[in-house]
Amino acid sequence: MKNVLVIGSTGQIGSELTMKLRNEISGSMVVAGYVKGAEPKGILLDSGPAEVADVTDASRLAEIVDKYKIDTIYNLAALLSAVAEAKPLMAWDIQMNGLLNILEIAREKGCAVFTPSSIGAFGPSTPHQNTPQDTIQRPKTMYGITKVASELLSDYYFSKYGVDTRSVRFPGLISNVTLPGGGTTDYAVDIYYAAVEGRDFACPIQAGTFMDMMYMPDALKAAIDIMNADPSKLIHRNSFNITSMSFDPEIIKNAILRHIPDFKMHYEFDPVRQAIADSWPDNMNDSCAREEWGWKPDFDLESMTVDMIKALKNKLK
Ligand code: VAH
Repeated sequence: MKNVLVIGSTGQIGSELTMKLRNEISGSMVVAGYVKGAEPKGILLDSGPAEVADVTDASRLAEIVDKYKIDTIYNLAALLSAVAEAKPLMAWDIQMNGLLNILEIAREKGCAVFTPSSIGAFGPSTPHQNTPQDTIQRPKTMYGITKVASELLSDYYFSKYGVDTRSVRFPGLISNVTLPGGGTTDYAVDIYYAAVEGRDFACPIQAGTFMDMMYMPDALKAAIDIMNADPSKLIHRNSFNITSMSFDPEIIKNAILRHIPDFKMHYEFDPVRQAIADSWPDNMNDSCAREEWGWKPDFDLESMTVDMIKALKNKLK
């Protein structure tokens, strides 16, 4: 990877991935792609080039790829699960028409492409325990449908045209930098903010609802490591199960109580998010990612909780 375009560079993953790439790839060009209304600010704006990069504008994307001689595209443009249920046609346009634009450009110009998938690519008929790498994928959300279709389309461009497409199925991502934008797993971020700010947290997901989760530093490591992996070792490409931990609201609440003993939480059920969460795996099997490109998380629930509380106390003081 030398010259990289991060589409969606001001989102939950993109804002941190862009900075990590700029710090890690010496002498490179990491272009922060964004859409109007979500402009980069501060260090993200000051530390490298930024361009309006709307995935539905293919000619503009092609101009950017030519201008910066882009060899790798991180396609992070997406509406998250709950928002996509409210705006299904927009989600399809961004996630599918946008991806097709990117894959066509990658085919013509020889770029590698990373497009994240998600636990949302699974559905009610998927085995929920130790969810296999290759299994039934019949999601009932527009978000999940676009993720399965993205996996299939990305594999198609690899097998038919040799485009170097790679992907991971992210669990719920927990970050202390950029807030998530309307996902089903957002509660696992919001709970830390409430605990550090001393607020009684209203949890929208029921006790006993387990989902795979991951601390953002591990997600960024995975997004970079997979693109640097030896292609001859990859049996799979789009998309690898990866996970770090699986918990329900009671487990994360108790992890926080060990550090903030007066933290309080009650339940305020959100039927939309609960229905989505119920259709997703409890825990995935990520042995293929571990075997094919050395995936291994650094953070578990306890170490993530310590780091989140420390970072948020500093950020919110
Ligand atoms: C969501 N955080 O909840 C995203 C993610 C695995 C979940 O796709 O929609």
